Amino acid sequence: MSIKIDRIELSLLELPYVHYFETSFGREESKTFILVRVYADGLCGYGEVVADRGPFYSYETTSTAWMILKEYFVPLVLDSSVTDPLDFYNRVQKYSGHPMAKAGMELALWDLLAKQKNQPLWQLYNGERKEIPSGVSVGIQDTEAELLERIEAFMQEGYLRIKIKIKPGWDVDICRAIRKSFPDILLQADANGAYSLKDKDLLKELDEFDLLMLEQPFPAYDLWDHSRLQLEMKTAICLDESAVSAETVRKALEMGSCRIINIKVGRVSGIIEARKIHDFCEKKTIPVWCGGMLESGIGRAHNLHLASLPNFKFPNDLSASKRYYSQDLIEPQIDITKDGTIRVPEGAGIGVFPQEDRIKRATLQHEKFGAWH
Ligand code: OSB
Ligand code: MG
Repeated sequence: MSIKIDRIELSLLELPYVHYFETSFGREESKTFILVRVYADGLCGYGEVVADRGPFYSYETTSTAWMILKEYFVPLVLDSSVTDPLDFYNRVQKYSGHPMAKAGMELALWDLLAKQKNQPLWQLYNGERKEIPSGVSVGIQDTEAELLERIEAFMQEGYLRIKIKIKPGWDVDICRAIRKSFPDILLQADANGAYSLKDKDLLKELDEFDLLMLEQPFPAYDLWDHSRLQLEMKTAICLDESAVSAETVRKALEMGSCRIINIKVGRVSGIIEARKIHDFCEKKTIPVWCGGMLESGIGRAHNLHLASLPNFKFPNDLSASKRYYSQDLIEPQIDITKDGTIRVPEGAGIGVFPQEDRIKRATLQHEKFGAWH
């Protein structure tokens, strides 16, 4: 199947969160991200670049991603008639880094390809699950009481597991307080790299709380120290920021740096690399689950299709639209079922409908490339 893409549009969007989101690297009141639209045959493919305003979760930002897309990936797709996502993946290997920019373009190409084939993305990916177990990621709050209240409310809404964000000073005591109120819930903690091996004894205290996993205690580059910690901890370590490619995941598993992998399409440069990680982990009987970057419904729909693959074995950071935004960019809004799952959309491509009027209202900046008349 060949696609001739004649037009591309990049838009920088800002959407306010319904509630601030705070991690070990800071608090945000809104999400800024780049929407990539690729056009061919009267169809439009949508991709989301998950890079944030500032270089905290990763070095990429909305500005670096915009620049890299405009200078390199947009011309690549328009001028050298890149035909499909695999072709794009192969051709962008020569560019170092900038995985979120790569992923945003690759996702748009996948959506377009699936729309041309009139199939939902999960079918192109050989997905199997029709419903995706839904968890919720709860940021650091001003007080412990507020955190407990939020957890209570999310459990009422039916989420299957709670993930909390931890940082030095907001960790062991917080987990103890949660366990006192909620002894049996599925609970995990995410440090976003806020600790070092010097904190080993403190981190080992987390073992008493029966956490499903401890996500990314150390910085991204530090596979080795994760392996030292995992040797001494009962709790499974899950890598997020460190797990940047299938090759890196292989090394992490050989070293014993973790027992679980979080897959985020933006962090790993796209769906093709994400599926390589998924397949490799499946072979090694290492479970994976789908992380999130507080995406709009467009990015979250993409994630739902990916999470339909069989080795996604834990509840995912894929929550209802209203957990993030008062009005999502898509229709229908994403919601959770009474079983705490989200149904994978059945329509062609991402299978949800981006609302152009809402996109326009949220747009801070946009630029068109190719044959617009
Ligand atoms: O580490 O998983 C993370 C959001 C922004 C940056 C990093 C992370 C997160 C989340 C959000 O935990 C999960 C979601 O999208 O629901
Ligand atoms: Mg994480």
